[in-house]
Amino acid sequence: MKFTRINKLNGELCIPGDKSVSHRSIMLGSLAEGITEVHGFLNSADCMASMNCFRNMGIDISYDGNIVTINGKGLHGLKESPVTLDVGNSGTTTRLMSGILAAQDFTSRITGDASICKRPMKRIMTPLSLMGADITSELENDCTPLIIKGKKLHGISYNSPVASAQVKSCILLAGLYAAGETSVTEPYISRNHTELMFDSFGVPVQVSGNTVTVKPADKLYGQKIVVPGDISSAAYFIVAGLITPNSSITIKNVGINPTRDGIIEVVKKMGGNITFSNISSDVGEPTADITIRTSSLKGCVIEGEIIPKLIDEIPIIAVLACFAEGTTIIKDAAELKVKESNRIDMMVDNLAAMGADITATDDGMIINGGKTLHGTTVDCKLDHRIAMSFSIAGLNADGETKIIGSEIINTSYPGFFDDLASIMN
Ligand code: SPQ
Repeated sequence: MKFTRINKLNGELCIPGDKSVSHRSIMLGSLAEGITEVHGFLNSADCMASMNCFRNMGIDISYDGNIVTINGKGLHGLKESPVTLDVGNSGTTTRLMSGILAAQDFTSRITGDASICKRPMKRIMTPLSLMGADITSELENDCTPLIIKGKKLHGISYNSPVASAQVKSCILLAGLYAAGETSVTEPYISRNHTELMFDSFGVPVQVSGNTVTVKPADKLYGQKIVVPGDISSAAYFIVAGLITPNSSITIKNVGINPTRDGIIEVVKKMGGNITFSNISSDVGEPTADITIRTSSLKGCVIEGEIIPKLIDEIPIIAVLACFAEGTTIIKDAAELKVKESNRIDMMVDNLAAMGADITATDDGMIINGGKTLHGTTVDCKLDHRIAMSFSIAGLNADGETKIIGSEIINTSYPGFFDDLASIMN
């Protein structure tokens, strides 16, 4: 894909469903008894990987392109997959599903693409092993392929060294099957979609400060789930609207769960013109329509407990910071190094190649905004967020920006380029 400078973005768009919520709907729907209907499911490669894994374990799941219908078989209804479970590019599928598989009465093998095979799995192997699980890395490098031999588990109280919803959710899912109570304490609160969805499926969850506790479940009840639009996908348009001259964009039905809304706080802190309408929490998670207009921005410091609330938005926030006056400092975000790519290096190296004044640090980056960007070639290395971030940068840079491997956007937002084109006229 190639991008050149534009001088206006205008219009309205509806962002596809939230990726995190979509994955969880497949998993809990499969473990529930009876029918779960999912409205607004994200039809992306990552979420389809979750769907196909559970189909391979004997769950009847139909999808008409609009509604996903899951015929749940209960907590003990999964069957051994006749094939290796292929998670593609999806860390969420790998880590959450491992928590479930650890407690089954069969053996599973999980693998995925070149990016997933480099991502650290020790973070789930350690707590699952403490619960009695038998989980090994086939190549003994703490990455996928993983071999999980189902075992009887027992509850633990786990102090997670990282604020990670995937680690937390993996342990809580295993906790559904474990003898006794299971609790996870995080350094900062990460996204809470698993806890919210447990609650709607009838599993009591206790939250106290940064600690979440579950007891073994008897039964999950099939549900109707309404998936909100994904704020992580909306983030590209939020930033595009702020930095592109003469722009006004309304993004409809965006999920604004307080454990995910860090980008909104940052945009406000930077002086961005962002307004909300149609705020709703009628069904499922809270949503709003968000309107963004071209703004004069100033740099800010982003650190501490806000980081898990915007971890996936940091690549596009780095682009935003290049268009702000003054310095933006991003700290406490070392987790970026173990995403689909090393997102600190990818953002710093490629934005520097575009002429930005940006420096990598051990746990983030420092950006002195206000330099004019010029086009370059970016190899996005199987990272959808890098592809989308540099598309927006390219629309606000001199010359041509070429993105190699841009089809990786299919993992989270297959319609991204079409949606972008729809507001360029
Ligand atoms: O699923 P995957 O590949 O890990 O996707 C990413 C993303 O950018 O879309 C991370 F690279 O999102 C994670 C997110 O970073 C999705 C997620 C979840 O659904 O629980 C939690 C976050 O990861 P973590 O490691 O902080 O728990």
